[in-house]
Amino acid sequence: MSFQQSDKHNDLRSFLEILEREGHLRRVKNEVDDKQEIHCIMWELHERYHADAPTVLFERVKGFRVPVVKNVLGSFKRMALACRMPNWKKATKKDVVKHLVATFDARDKWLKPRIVDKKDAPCKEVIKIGENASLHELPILKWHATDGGPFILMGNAITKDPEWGHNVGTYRVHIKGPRACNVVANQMQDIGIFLNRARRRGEKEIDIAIAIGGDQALYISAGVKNPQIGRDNEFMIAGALRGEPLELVKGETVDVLVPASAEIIIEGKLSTQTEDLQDEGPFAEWMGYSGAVTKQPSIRVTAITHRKDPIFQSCISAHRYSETTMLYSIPFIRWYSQMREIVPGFKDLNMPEELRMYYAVISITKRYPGWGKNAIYAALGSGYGQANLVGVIVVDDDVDPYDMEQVLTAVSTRVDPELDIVILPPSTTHALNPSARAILPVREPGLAFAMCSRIGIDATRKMVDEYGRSRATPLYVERAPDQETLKKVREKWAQYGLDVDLKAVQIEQLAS
Ligand SMILES: Cc1cc2nc3c(=O)[nH]c(=O)nc-3n(C[C@H](O)[C@H](O)[C@H](O)COP(=O)(O)O)c2cc1C
Ligand SMILES: [Mn+2]
Repeated sequence: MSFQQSDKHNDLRSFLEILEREGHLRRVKNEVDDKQEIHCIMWELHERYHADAPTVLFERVKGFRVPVVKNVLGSFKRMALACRMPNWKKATKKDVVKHLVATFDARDKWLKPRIVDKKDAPCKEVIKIGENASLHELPILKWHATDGGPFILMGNAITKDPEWGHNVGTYRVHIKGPRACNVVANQMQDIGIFLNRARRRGEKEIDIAIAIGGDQALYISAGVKNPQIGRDNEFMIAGALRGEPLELVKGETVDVLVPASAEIIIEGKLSTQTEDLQDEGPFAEWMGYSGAVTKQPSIRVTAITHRKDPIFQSCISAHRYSETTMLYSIPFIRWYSQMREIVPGFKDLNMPEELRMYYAVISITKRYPGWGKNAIYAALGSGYGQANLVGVIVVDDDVDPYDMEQVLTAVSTRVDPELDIVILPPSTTHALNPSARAILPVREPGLAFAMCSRIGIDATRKMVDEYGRSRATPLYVERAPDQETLKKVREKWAQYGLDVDLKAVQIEQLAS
């Protein structure tokens, strides 16, 4: 199956057109207030429709001329559309992860971006330089009641390193004034590494551009850890997902290339100086807690360019089905590839949204005793796992790591805790981890760590003698019906007259 012509998109508005046609988009035409109304509407949609909440275009936001769109990518189907997957209407998280793993593997298909003229770049329809530019003209709001101020959330921050080329990352931006903001530039992230390299070269600031809207594939590649820092990789992977090069155009006041099809571009200078660090946060984080305030580098805005009638793309956070939580359950692709290489018998890996990305579930085809523990050590000792996880659950290949019910059944029926649980002493994790016992003192700007111990749960079926057992885990019979008979029963199903109309049953219950 190839990607349908009618599903082609190359910017936010063509993406929204497809969503509207396919019933994924709702418009709110009434004026909504600029405080908490948008958040509460989105919250209620997630409560009612969970991961199937629609994209919502708020056409009129009090005090602003620019409409706001939320939850564009907060569904695995819409992420699949952003990735141009032909089966996007039925795609699951597992399909999206597989597609991204394959895209990362096929480096020969990554495409160099193409530079276009300013006249062919819709993001340059309106250009406001210096004092003419104001962040206050954009509907950048305080999205959650507990936030420390207004934030840009769906902004792709583009920076450049003289040796390593462009990097694009989705990092949130805290608004401080009409031309003042700061960005989360942790030293573990590529932007933080670029910033520190510039500081060491003696540079006082680096050029930055924040792109809002535009080709949705760039949000996917900018939100996922790429195999290498910088090197235009996020642009190239977005090109690979698109199947054609991403179009870029020169900045007006900054020496970075920006996506031509974006709705809005904010250009500025990111300070490398310690005295320019400012409070960032708190913010309602993806895991459902309000995060700490940290010191982050500030940006002096030098220009804003946008379309004539821009749409402001944003998201909400903290709800278990919110867009940030859904998007954040994908970015482990690079780690997935690392685990695939080093875990014996590796079958699959998921970061379940329910566990808010502090636990991974790995399935293995276990052929030798002890492989469950090997997987635990590998997961907690490398890459994303050692940096972020609190725990890992290892299951056999008859358990789908994307199905938490199956995972929990394995945990409750295949674990003798004394033998099958590994506790590792505390090591550093990221500062936002709510379980962490201590936050380490910040010695350098952008560096914030916490201490937390780790748990590994070996929920694989155990062999006789494994860890001194005198018997193996008994045979699991849930999926044991005789396959031949089951097939026949399915064919004859209508004849049994066993289908129940659940709606009718409920109505009867109500009546009685
Ligand atoms: C909506 C959204 C918001 C995000 N906000 C942040 C953030 O504020 N700070 C951060 O370090 N990472 C944030 N991330 C995760 C980064 O985008 C992700 O780690 C990405 O790999 C960073 O790019 P880099 O690898 O080039 O540094 C966010 C991701 C999404 C999808
Ligand atoms: Mn990067």
